[in-house]
Amino acid sequence: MTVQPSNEPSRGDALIIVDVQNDFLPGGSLAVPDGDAVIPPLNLYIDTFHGRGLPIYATRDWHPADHCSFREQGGAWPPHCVAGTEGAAFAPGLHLPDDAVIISKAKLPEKNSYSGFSRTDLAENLKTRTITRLFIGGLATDYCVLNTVQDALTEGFEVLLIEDAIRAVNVQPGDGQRAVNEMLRSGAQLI
Ligand code: VGL
Ligand code: ZN
Repeated sequence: MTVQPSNEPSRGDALIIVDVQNDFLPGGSLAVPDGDAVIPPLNLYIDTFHGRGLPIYATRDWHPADHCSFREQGGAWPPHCVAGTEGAAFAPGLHLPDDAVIISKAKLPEKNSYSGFSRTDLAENLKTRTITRLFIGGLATDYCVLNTVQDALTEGFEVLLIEDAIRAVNVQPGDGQRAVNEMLRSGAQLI
């Protein structure tokens, strides 16, 4: 009998792809340095999960044009991921299957939500499908990945953070590393 490596995707696992959208990629309005590097490893995970009939979720930042996180509204960011625009579309190189569950977030003008669990039905959807463990990758390590992972842990999910499938904005140098440390302290595992 062979022992399965514990990070082998199997029943009860889901893949969560965070905000791999054009505006967060090189050339986008809020480009994450080297952001497109997450796409090849995520595609490998997509193939594995899809091939095994395991669920795949993709979150997306889906802002109104006057979102409070935009500089014109006094927020920290240039306008990005405005719902329905090309910038908000998933990266064309990301091979999302047709049955991936899409979770749109941060849709209210006055609410800034970085987490895929914030004001969405993600937790309920996962629990209905008896998912207990999440493989998480995407953009950006220090914002939406961090907040999604923290909420996932608070909701009681096990979290495996896919190290080569995350990239940070790094507004301050080291933000990405600090975010990873924080996620590990909270109970996430790196794979
Ligand atoms: C994000 C900044 C602003 C993210 C979203 O997806 O990490 N970062 N909005
Ligand atoms: Zn945003």
